[in-house]
Amino acid sequence: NFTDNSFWLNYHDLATLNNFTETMVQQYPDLVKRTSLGQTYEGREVFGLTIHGYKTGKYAQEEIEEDMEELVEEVVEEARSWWSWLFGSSPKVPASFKKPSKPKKHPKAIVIHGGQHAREWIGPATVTYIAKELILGYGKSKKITRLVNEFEFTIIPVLNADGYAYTWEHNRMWRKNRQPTSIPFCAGIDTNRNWGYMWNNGGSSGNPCSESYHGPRPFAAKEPRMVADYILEKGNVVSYIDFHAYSQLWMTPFGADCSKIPKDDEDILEAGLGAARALKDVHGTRFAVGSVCNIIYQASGGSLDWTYAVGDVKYSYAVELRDTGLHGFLLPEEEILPSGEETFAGFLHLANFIRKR
Ligand code: ING
Ligand code: ZN
Repeated sequence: NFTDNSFWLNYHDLATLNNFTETMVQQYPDLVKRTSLGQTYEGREVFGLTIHGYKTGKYAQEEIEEDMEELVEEVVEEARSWWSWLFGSSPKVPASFKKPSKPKKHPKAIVIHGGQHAREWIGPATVTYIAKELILGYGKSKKITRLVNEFEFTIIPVLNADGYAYTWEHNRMWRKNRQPTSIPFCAGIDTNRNWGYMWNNGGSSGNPCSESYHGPRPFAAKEPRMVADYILEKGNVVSYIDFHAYSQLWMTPFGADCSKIPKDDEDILEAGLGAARALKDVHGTRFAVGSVCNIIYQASGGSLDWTYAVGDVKYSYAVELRDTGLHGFLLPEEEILPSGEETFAGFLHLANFIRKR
């Protein structure tokens, strides 16, 4: 039972987060599915929740009627113009004429995840909150219902499952994944330097002992590969957000090159600025908006560069959650719920922005 928000008063280990996704599927089988994107080096499953409804729940009838009205108008308009061309006067159309709407077979998809970096615990905590809000808001909030009917959301709480487990069991400040490198006592690739677009183009390291080791080749790490494959296979992903901590930034492509500007920059920035504003309206938390390279530092092989340039995901972002450095990665548990609430508001704004485009 996740209705009372008590789940977001603490951080949770991987088993508990996996239990959360499993429970959501059991409780809302028509709305929620759980998929495994693949296995990590150490053999852990990486789970994603997909959330999508089609015109079920409280607002279903209203939406079906709106759809029908649109459709009927189109058909009637067509018929009208033919009639007047044939007979030179306007026809009478029976008011009862209606055509049922068909389910959309391929809803546009939105993919988000936390936990690419192991120690950034607020990421998984925040994205599970977002999943919960979408699921419990369905059929209760008109805005959420619309979005869940329109989009298929995929929410992956913990991408770097091995690293996350390692932060719980061995070293709280671990960042990378846990696969071996060429140096026996230095494990782990920085998965967010290992994506296959402009890999090893600066802002990453070739030293396996470095925190930002880019790996021996692009996609040498399984975690970025499985998300990339998931996005390519779907082929209809319109937005991607990679949640990190910390610094309070809503970041756009690119990380690899500060002078490279996405061709959709205006739209991406407009949506990002709107998200940051909606986020701030909840608890007053300020997020700055700008490209990774310009607003934080140059970093190549990052996720959003690949999703934008290769994955064809127009609204690709990386978000640095709370705080600005007071607690850093050790963000107090009292901040989980506020982070979830404000980030959800930003996320809703973004999804709505895309819906209206
Ligand atoms: N920050 C991100 C990092 O990987 C980032 C910033 C995001 C770089 C997206 C490149 C692409 O360094 C943290 N805190 O991990
Ligand atoms: Zn990170």
